[in-house]
Amino acid sequence: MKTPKQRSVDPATVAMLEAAASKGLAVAWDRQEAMEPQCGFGQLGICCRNCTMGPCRIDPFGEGPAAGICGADADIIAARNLVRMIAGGAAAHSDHGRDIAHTLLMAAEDEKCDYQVKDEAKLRALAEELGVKADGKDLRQIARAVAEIAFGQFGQQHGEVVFAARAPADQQKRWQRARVMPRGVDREIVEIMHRTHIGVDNDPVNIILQGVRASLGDGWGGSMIATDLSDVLFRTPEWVRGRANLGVLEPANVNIIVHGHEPTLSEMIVAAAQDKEMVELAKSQGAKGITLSGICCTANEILMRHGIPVAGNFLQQELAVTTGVVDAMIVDVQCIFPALGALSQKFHTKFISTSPKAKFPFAEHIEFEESRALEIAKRIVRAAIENFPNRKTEPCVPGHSNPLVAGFTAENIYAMLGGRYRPSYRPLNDAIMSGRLRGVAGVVGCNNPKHRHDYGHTEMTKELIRNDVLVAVTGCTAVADAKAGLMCPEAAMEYAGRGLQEVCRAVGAPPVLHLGSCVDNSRILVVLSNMVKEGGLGESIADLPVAGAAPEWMSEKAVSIGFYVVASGVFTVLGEPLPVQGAPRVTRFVCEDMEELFGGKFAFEADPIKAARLMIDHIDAKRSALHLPGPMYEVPYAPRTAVEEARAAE
Ligand code: SF4
Ligand code: MSK
Repeated sequence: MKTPKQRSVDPATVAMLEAAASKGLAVAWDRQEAMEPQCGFGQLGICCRNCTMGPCRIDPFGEGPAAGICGADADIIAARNLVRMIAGGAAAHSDHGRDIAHTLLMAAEDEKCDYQVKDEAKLRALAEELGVKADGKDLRQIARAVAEIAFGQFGQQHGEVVFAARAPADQQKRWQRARVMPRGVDREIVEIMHRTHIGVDNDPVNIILQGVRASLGDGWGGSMIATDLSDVLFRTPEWVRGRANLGVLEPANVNIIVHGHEPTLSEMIVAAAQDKEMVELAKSQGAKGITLSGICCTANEILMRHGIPVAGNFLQQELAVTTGVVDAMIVDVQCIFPALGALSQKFHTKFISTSPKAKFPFAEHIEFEESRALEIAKRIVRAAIENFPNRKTEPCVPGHSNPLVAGFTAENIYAMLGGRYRPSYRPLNDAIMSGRLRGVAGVVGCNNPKHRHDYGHTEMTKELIRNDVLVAVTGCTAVADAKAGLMCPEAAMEYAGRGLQEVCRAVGAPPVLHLGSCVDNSRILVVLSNMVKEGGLGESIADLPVAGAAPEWMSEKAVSIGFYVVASGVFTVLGEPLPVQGAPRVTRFVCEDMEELFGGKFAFEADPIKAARLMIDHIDAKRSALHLPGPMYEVPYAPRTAVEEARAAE
């Protein structure tokens, strides 16, 4: 059994793992270890249960069956399994986008709706982009027209998803040539399920290309709609200060955690928790006040727009309950452990589910309806407050949290680098062209108990910024880096190379930019498109000196993200391999052949330092192809320090 320090590099997590063990509580790491050895067929992607002639499995050593009962070989089986993962991930993101479009439509139709347009400028810009004529229309009519176009994207049967036009023309041509331009968001997901039914598509490459198409419908469709319409409804983020880690929980206060993804719920919980009547009620129950915090991407949504503290990332959800001070854990959809129900019962925590799409064992279900949003949010907050006197264990809150600056978007990067008087991407492109910045990397994704918690995210990020690569982060990577102190401006002085330091010092920015939640990876696509548009760095995203990574990913959403990022032209390193390694043709396609079609490809590397160096080498190769000078202040890859070696060996 691994020690807490082998399980995580985050001190709060280590402390809480020790506390959980002393209480005899099993958490995700324990369940993962109990699952060992995990199924090799599953890991290699070569088991199939798509029909009841099976389940079938292929012998990777060539001694047993080489095909399933229907004759599907390892490549067909692995390709089908892989694209079904994409379907799951794209569906999750896109259903989130659909819900936001629905909320915007409600806001447009009802002036008494608790949701209203908060970012008129973004709405007007979107309307113009979508060809909505504003003349003579009031704001509500414009919002309605935009919401209807967004809604239409999900069920569209022909044509192209509208935001694909944001991509550089060269990238769009690549999609058209490969016949993967997404027609409608839902259509591509349905087609995956059709093609992977027994006896339909049995060409592994053709199968994967449909996965690419659905993933592009996610990144440039469903997720992009989620991001843009959330900005319209709840305001486009601006730079904001915050704190991250379990130490934000305040034992003397009512502690409410929101966990999941969709900002429709969490925005209303923010409003309800700040309501004077609720604060007074909390005091009447003996608390000093109310502390609201978040876990997973809900945390990122309310951090980006309100500076609400972050309690933790994916693997910390059970540890938050284990502190004994969480009066309510309120959840909606995605990345929520069913284990939370039974665990909450061991404490006093109310585990409250809110979405008709996501019910959990031992949860109290208070269904959230957008038409009565604030009323229901107040009911939920009241339930949390009234639970405060029921605490039954001594508080056990680790004293760790770090300050951070978040709130970066494709829009405010114009002003960040160019200043108010010269808002443009020119300074960013110039910094890259001169070699002061070597390039840009996107590091994103989850935690996975197979990997040492937060180690992959933080070590990779440090290696990249040390080599003057500006890092953009979302999702649980963002939380990991924030907890490690990498997201405050001072971090540039401590961790960044000289070129990145100069850029950060000039604008007061951290070396690691928080761009939001998982759906906000769409912001990274827009940033990359804007860099191409600005000029001087090639004709397509594939030409840019950029790279991507997901060091600790685990979810189907991460597979969809990985595919749309690679198909958008970005070399991407995964810390956990895609489950295709029992299928040589599929492995070759995703790790080699995709590059010729799209300009991007995958690599698998579990060691975050080696992975970062693969990314830096790729960035340097792109610099040479653009005839750019080498890095202004090259840092030779240093051998690992004794401390780094010891950490890697643990
Ligand atoms: Fe086996 Fe083919 Fe059925 Fe899959 S689809 S379970 S490989 S018979
Ligand atoms: S929450 S998808 S664990 S990043 Fe978006 Fe974190 Fe991965 Fe969920």
